[in-house]
Amino acid sequence: MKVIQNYIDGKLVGSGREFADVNPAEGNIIAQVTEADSSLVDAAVQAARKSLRGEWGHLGAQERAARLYKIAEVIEARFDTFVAAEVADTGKPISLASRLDVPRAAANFRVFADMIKTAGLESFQTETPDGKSALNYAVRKPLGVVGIITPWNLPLLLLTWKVAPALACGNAVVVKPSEETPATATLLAEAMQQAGIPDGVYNVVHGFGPKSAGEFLTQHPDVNAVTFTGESQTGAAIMKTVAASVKPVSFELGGKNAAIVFEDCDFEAAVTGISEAAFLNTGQVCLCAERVYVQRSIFDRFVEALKQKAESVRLGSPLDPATEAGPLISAKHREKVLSYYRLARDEGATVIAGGDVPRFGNSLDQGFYVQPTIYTGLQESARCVKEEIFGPVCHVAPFDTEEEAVKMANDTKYGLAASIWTTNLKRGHRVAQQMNAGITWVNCWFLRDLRTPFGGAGLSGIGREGGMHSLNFYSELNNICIRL
Ligand code: NAD
Ligand code: 6OD
Repeated sequence: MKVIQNYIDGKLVGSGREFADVNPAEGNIIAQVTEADSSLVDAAVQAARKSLRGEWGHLGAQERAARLYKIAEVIEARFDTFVAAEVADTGKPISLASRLDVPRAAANFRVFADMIKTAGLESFQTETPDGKSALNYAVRKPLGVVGIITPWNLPLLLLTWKVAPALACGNAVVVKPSEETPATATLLAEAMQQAGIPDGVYNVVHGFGPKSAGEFLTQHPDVNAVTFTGESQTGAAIMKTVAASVKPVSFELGGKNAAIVFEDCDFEAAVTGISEAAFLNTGQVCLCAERVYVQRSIFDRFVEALKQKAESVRLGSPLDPATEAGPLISAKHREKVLSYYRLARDEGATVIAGGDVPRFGNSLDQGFYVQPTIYTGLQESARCVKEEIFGPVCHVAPFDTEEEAVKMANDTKYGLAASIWTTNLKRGHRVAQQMNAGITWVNCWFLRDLRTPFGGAGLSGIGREGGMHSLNFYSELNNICIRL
């Protein structure tokens, strides 16, 4: 059986405790993972700290950028290995991992390498009371050791989204990937070695959250900052832990995202777009639209067209290039999603599509599949309309006026993403600017430019990453004031 190990100070490190890595498509164990106890987490943090005093701590931005480009090249050279590892861990279709997850991992390194090479800082000529002046300018320094904790839905994409800017800024990192998807974080360690990243700069500790590697990392006194992507409740728990040592945090958390479809939309494009927004990655993208508001004049036609889309999503083996949707991540997560499918019925929903578990008549029946599901008819106050489900499911509700649609879309404690579907340019701008969401797409969804601010309001997060926002989070900016 394959063993996935921790990676500390340039070496693979085992431990006395292991847990199983399960393939969600067939429910079988594909590897054992070594769980880091508090002493291994401490060793990883100390290795990271030590690396900052060595070669890495003395490299300039140009040289760090050169190594980041090299990491991107190694990921591309080992593309199939990364895809296979991600597919085995997550059960996502090979087509999706090949077009989204692995290319984005390489792009994350390239974008932040580009940015750190050209990033400028502000300076001010300051008038002083004696009629003379002073010059203020800022310098960028690394924060030190950054703790990075990531979820299972886009494991490599979301890990590298944080590792790349942290390294670009000269930090050393200790990453704790999700216990559900440990493989690509350890694989990335090999890429780091091949790219000439010194030992100790990138460390991986495996394990769970509370009383395990996740908590040991966030409470470690020598970790200078924590960046986390995951559930809002977990963010709250981490915030309590880090409060004691007053560390900077960046949190990218859950969502209950709305899509608004106006009667003047490009109908086919909107149906295709909403189908993607609801069902991509089996609905396990924080940006997915679980609430769809459709103008009443096109409501019935839209629901019928979306039903056709949901019923034509090709579920199957992740390894089949024709498969469009794989399983959910785990038996536990499937039970959560199915509990919402039951709740929706109890809350009075009309089931338009899906609502159940598919049957394959082969080994995939041991996997954690659910059908893409559409509901209508729920009250806006229903739990299924309020709570993040994180599965391939959306509720579609009608609206009459733009004001009503905006009000319904914003009636949430989350504030991550929204999408608006209209051919009226003025309306697109007007409505987008009223959305309480970190990102609003007009006539598209999950179209990313990595230089833009990314993050959420309310329960969806704290801070922004992306472009200069990432560079500023992962840096300590020191201002220098010189009397002239
Ligand atoms: P999760 O919060 O359960 O786990 C995320 C990570 O946190 C895992 O590595 C886990 O081991 C660790 N963890 C759990 N408890 C911890 C603790 N007390 N201390 C330290 N670490 C702890 O999230 P998940 O189920 O893996 O991912 C799904 C969630 O992530 C959804 O809510 C989704 O919306 C959210 N998400 C948000 C974004 C975003 O960019 N906003 C992106 C992807 C996923
Ligand atoms: O595209 C990104 O940069 C990003 N952080 C996506 C998050 C997706 C959530 O599942």
